[in-house]
Amino acid sequence: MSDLFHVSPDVAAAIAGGSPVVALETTLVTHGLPQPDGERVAAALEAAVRAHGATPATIGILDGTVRVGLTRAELARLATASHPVKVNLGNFAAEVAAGGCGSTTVAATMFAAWKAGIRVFATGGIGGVHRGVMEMGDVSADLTALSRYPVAVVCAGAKAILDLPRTVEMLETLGVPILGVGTAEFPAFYRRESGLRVDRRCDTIADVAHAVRTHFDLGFMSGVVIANPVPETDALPKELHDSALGTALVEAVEVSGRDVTPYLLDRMRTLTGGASVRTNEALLLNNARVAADLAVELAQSVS
Ligand code: PSU
Ligand code: MN
Repeated sequence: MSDLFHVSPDVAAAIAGGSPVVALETTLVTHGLPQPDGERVAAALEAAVRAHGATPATIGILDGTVRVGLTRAELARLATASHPVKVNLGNFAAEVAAGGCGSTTVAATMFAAWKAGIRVFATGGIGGVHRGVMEMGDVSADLTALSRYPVAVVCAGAKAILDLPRTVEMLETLGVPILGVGTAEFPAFYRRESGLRVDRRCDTIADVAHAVRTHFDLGFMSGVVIANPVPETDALPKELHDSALGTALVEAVEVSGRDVTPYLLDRMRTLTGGASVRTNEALLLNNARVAADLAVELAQSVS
């Protein structure tokens, strides 16, 4: 890899040795969760990945270098930076060229993970097609990255702040399989149900690993969505979720572009009295554990 990338020694050793590695993103740290929750949760995700037998590789951009495997101090720098840039595919090279610092979205993290040779990635929820897409044309670059980089992304589906039916349709158009972990329904991030189908329900991690491996073995170059619903006990109650979401969406006409997702997440936090952040943290940890189990299973089935 070029010296634009810096892979930490432990992550490099794990990749070289064929040991399980799980990529983690940093936009949820800088833009998705309030401080100091972001930094604390990022550390907890790394611990969860380790506890399940894999090496975490938290990804971000520092001083114009793509860091695959941020140290605790580097993570703290990013988390406490005054205006960290939210980096997706379009502004990635410009940010590196400028020698800047930025947190990586699902899209940018998938790209960096793929470059480093990491095949499994855990996040909260993927971006997708925004509501009102006909007026604004706002479709997350996460979908572009999913169509382009062969990485399995463990997520709790996509947030209901998005247009979920159009998001699922777009994944199909782009040729990105959706595997449901113990569910036939595409999860809606804060809640388990959306009324939308997944491509295949998998009831064991071995099942998920087999489907992921087959996708890659067939030669597909796209990613795979591993849709892992939030545990029932951590989901937002329906009434609270729906009323907060209704208000947040009305207010969101105020913002556009890269600000939309962070704005909606923050309004959900306030409107639910902080409950959405607890749900977010719970589903992130749940995804980190499943991603580690998947990485372990994939590493074993290679040899
Ligand atoms: N989902 C969350 N929290 C987040 C994000 C998604 O629960 O912070 C972040 C992810 O990094 C995702 C990005 O890639 O938001 C999507 O932003 P946009 O819709 O602007 O592409
Ligand atoms: Mn967008």
